[in-house]
Amino acid sequence: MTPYVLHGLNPSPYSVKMRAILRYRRIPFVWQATGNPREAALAAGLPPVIPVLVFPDGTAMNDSTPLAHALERAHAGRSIVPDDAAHGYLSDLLEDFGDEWVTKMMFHYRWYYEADRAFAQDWVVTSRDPVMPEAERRAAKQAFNDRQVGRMAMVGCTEQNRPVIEDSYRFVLDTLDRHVRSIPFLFGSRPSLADFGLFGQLQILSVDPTPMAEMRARAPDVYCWLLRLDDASGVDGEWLDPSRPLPPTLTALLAHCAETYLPFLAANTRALQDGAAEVAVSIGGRPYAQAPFRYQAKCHDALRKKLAALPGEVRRRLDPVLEETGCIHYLG
Ligand SMILES: N[C@@H](CCC(=O)N[C@@H](CS)C(=O)NCC(=O)O)C(=O)O
Repeated sequence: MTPYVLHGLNPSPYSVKMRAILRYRRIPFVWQATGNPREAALAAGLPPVIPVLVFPDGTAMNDSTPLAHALERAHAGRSIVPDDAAHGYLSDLLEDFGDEWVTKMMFHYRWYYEADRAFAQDWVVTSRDPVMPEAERRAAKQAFNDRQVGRMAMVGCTEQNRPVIEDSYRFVLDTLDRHVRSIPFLFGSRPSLADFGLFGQLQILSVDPTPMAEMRARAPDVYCWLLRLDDASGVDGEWLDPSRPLPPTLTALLAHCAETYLPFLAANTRALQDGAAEVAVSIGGRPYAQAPFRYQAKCHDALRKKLAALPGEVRRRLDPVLEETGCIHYLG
């Protein structure tokens, strides 16, 4: 059988997220991680973002969330969508929190502190081409640094937002650390889409020097969870029992989502509807501001539509959780 080909890079959070999903699901693939993987997207007429997954029939796709769902349709067994639809929705919500909010932490730490910026330049440039003439390598590092630092404000990584982003990183570390000390993954002893969404960003944060030091000191079990999840092809577990209350660490993560990511998401949607130049919102009593982001309005819309489409029996079990954690205000 022709294997899948995953075009990505080791320093790319969404690339390592997809790689971990393919490994856990035991779907044979080739990890194509040198050169410029963006060319695979352009060649297929896709938006120039990585990773790109080429299916055995030659079809190429990018965007990790629809990709994960396409793999669910294509392959039975070892699903990463919890069997219970209420847990499935919460897994989608936490995956989105990882992809769209924790990514701000990833981008902030990578490009804010000197040591991280220096390391990221080497890591990205050598991932593309490990052996380069010195002058070319220096120029490539500088060009990549300037491009990414130039994008920081666009994704909300500003001095004003720094306390919100760094505090949120610490909260996620502390809460997830407590969680994985009693339950191996977010929704049981097998990983869900939520685990992989958080994994993508936190795996990068576990390598870049400043957030790595913080993670190892503060949340060693999160660091070990990341190592386990990177290749979980040997894990055979069970979902949490949906008739039991959710673990308090999971409700704490959802409540944090309702205090940080979701108010931002709702304000972003409003700003785009109003044609405003800025999203301005108070998060944990602190001001947070950035330019509106169209892709995240799509994420918000998708979460709201998914919730609205759930049958009454599922809503009766799910709504109390969304109410208790405060998420419902932004999703109804
Ligand atoms: N929503 C996409 C995001 C993918 C993404 O943003 N990838 C980054 C690299 S990790 C990228 O290609 N950015 C465009 C660029 O750097 O030009 C996904 O889940 O795959």
